Amino acid sequence: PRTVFLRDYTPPAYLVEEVRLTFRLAPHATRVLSEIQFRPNPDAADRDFFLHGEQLKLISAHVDGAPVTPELVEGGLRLDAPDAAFTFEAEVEIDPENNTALEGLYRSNGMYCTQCEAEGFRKITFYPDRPDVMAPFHVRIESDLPVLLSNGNEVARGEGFAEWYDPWPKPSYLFALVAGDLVAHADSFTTQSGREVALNVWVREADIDKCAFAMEALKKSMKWDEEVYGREYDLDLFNIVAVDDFNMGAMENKGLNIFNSSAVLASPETATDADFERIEAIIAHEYFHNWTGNRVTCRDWFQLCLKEGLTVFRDQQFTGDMRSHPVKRIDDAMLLRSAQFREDNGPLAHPVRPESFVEINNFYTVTVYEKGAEIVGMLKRLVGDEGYRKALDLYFERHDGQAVTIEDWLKAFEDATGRDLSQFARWYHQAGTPRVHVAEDYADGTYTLTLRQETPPTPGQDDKAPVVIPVAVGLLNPNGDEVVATRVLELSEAEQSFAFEGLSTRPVASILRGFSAPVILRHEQSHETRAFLLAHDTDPFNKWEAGRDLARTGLLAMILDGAGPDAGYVDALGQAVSDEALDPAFRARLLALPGEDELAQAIFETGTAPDPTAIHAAREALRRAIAERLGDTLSRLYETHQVTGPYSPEAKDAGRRALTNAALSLLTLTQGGDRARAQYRAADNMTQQIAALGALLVIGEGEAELKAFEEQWHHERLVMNKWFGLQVAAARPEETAATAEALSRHPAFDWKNPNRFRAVFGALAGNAAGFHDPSGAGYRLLADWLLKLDPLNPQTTARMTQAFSTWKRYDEDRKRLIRAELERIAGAQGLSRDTSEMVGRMLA
Ligand code: HT7
Ligand code: ZN
Repeated sequence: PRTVFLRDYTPPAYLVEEVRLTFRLAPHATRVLSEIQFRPNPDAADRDFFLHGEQLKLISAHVDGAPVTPELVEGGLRLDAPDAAFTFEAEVEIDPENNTALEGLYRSNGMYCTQCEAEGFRKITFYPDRPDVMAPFHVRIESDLPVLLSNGNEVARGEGFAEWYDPWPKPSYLFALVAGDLVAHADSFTTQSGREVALNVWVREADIDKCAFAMEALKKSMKWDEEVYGREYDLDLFNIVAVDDFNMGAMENKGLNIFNSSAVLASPETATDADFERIEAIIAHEYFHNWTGNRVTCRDWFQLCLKEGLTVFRDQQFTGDMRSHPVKRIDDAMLLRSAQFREDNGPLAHPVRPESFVEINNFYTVTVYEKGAEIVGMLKRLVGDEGYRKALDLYFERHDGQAVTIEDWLKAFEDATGRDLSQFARWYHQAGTPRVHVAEDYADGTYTLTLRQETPPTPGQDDKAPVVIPVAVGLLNPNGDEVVATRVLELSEAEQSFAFEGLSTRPVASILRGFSAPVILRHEQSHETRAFLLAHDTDPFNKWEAGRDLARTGLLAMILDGAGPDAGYVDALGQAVSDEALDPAFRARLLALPGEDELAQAIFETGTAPDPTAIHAAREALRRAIAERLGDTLSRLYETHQVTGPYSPEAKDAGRRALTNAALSLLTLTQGGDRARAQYRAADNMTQQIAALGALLVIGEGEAELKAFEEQWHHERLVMNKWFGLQVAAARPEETAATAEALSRHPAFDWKNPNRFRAVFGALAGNAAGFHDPSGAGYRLLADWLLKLDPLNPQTTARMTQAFSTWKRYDEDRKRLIRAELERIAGAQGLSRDTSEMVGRMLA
C-alpha cells in the first residue's frame, strides 16, 4: 500500500465552482448522478484531471454535455480535461446494503446514511475527495422514504423527493445524506443577531422520548459559542440524526450532524450520569466544528489537529463552564495519561501533525485529538485570555471559507500577539511525552527551582529538541498559606532555573498546577510533603495530584517490594474526602486509584517488566484496605450524600452520585453486597442501577440482578451494551476471556454493530489483568474476532488492534504470545489496509 507524505502536498489541478447531485435510492443499486463545474486552479503546477472513486460502477460520463470514456485507474479516474472551465457529469451505481464498512453511503436498520470523513465521499461518486476543494452543494434525493435530509436548507419537497442547497462552500468530507422512517424532536434557537434557526433531533419513533437532553445541550452549545467565541450559526436549520451502526461518536457534516445513537439518546432510566455528560460534550464538539472545521477547514489530512485539537479544547472549555473546571481538568488529565501517554510511549507514537500515513483513518488518535487540545491550551496559557481571543478572531476573519494549515493557525497567534512561536511549533512536529525533572534549593530567603526537560526517542524520531513548556507554579508556607500565587514559568531550554526571593521559610512547591502542560513531572517528594499538599494545596488539580502520587507510590511499593498498604496515605485520603468544603465530584475523583495500565507503564519505566496479575492484586488489596480503614467515613459519605427527589443529570446531583457510588464500590468489598442489592432494588435511574450491579459483580455476586437486568432491558440496545460490557469488565482475571467468549455466543451479540462489538471486546482489552492473563486466552480471543471483523469493518478493527500496542513492556512469555497473535493478524489473507498498517507499525 502507498504511503502518503505531507511533504508531497500539491494544490489541486482543478477547483470546483458548484456541485449538483441526484440520488435515486435503492438498497442494492442506488444511482448517483453528479454535475460538477470545474475550473483550472491558477495555483496548480499541472492540469492532471484525476477524480477519486472507489467501489463505484460507472454508468456514463460527459464533459460539457459530450459523452466521454474516462480511464479507470486505481482509486479513481483520469481524463484529458480542458484547460478552461467545464462541466463534468457522471452517473454511477453503488450498493448501500452491502456496505458494511460504514463509510460512504450505507444502510443501518433500513435507514440510509452517509459517513464521508475522511475519504468516504469517493465511495459515493467520482470527485476530488480532498479537503482543499470546497464548493456549494445542491442535492436532490429521490426515495419513497418519508424523511429525506441533506446539508444546508431544504429548498423543495414533493411526493418521493426532496431538494437541498448548502450555500457554504465545503469539502466533500462534510457531505451528508439521510433517508429513513424517522421522527423529529423539534425546537428552535434565536441567534444573537435575531435569526431563527429550526433545530431537529431525528430518531426512530421508539426513541423519541430520549432526545430532550441532546436538544438542550445543542441550544446551550449555540449560546456558548456566541458568548465565548462570538461565533453564530449560519443556516436556517440544524439537523441531528441518531444512527445505530456507526464507527465513531459523531460527525459534524454541515447542518446535518450524524450521531452514533449512544452519543445522543438519553433518559434517566437508560443513561448514566457519565452518558449524559458525554452526550453534552459530543453535541457541543460537533456543533463547535461548524466554525472550527467547517467554515475554516484543513488543507490536507495531515492538518487534522487544526480542527480536532481546537474543537476538543473548545468542548473541554464548554464542559468546564457547564459543570466544574477542576473536575473536568482532572478527567482530561486522566484520559491523556491513560491513553495518550500510552500511545506516545509505544510503537504507535506519532507527532500531533503526522508526516506520513498509509490509511488516514488510523490517525484519528488521542494524540491528534487530546494532545492537540493540550497544545491549544498551552498557547492560551502563554498568550493569556485576551491574546487568545484576539488570535482566534484574527484566525476566523482571515481564513473563513479557506482550507488551511498549522502554520496559518500559528501565524494568526503571532500576528495577533506579537509572539514568536517558532520553537513552540515543535509541539506539532515532535512525538513523545516530555519528562520534566525538578530540583529545588533554598538559601538566604531565595527558593530556586531548576527544571530540566528531555523527551525520549519515538519511532523515526531519535533526537528531540527542547519544547516551550508552560509550568504553572505556586508556593505554600509550612502553615499551608499560599506565599506565591500561581505563576506560569516558561521552560524553553533543556535546563533552566527560576528564583523566588524574599521567602522567610523554605516553601513547599506546587508544580505543574492545573496540569499546565502535557508532560510527565519527575519530582522527588517525601510522603509528608505529598500528604501536606493533599491537605493544603489551593490548586485543586495539584491537591488531587498529591493524592494520586501517594497512591501510585504506595502501589508501586506493594507490587515491587511486597510492602503492605500505606496506612498514612489511607488516613490522608480519609481526611480529604471528609472535607465538606470540597465538591463531591472532586472527592469521588480522589477515591479513584491509578489504573492498572498506568501502573504497568510506571513499573516498565523502572526497568522491570510489569506483571498485570500482581498489579491487579495490589490494587484490589489497597481498595480493600481503604474500605476497611475508612469504613465509617465511607458509610457516612454514602448515607449523607444520597440524592433525593427526581433524577436530574445536572453536575450537582451527578457529583453526589459519583461520590456515593465510589463509596459503595469500596464498602461492598469488605461489607458484602446488601447495600448494593438494596440500591439496585430502589434505583429509579441507570446511574444507581448500574453502579449497584457493578459493585455486586466485582465481589462475585449479582447473578440474580444480572438476569433481572437483562429481562428489564433486552429491548434497549444501548442499555444492553452496558450489560455486555460490565460482565467482562468485572470478571476475575482468569475468567475474563471465557466471559467474553460466552457473551460472544449470546443471541443478542450482534457483532456487526460496532457498539456491541466494542462493548464486549473493548471491555476485554480494558480489563488489563484479564486481557494479559498468562494463559494468552484473551489475546487469542481478541485476535480471532478482529480477524473476523476486518473484512467487514476495517476501521473499527484497526482501531481495536491498539489493545496490543503495549506488548513490548511485558515479560518474554507474554511478548511471545502477543507477537504470535500480531503475526497471525498480519499474515491473514486479504487483510485491510487499515489493520495491516496498524499491526505493521506495532511489529516494526
Ligand atoms: N470529525 C469526525 C471524525 C471522524 C469520524 C466520525 C464518525 C465516523 C467516522 C469518522 N472518521 C473520522 C468526528 C469528530 O471528531 O468530531
Ligand atoms: Zn471533531
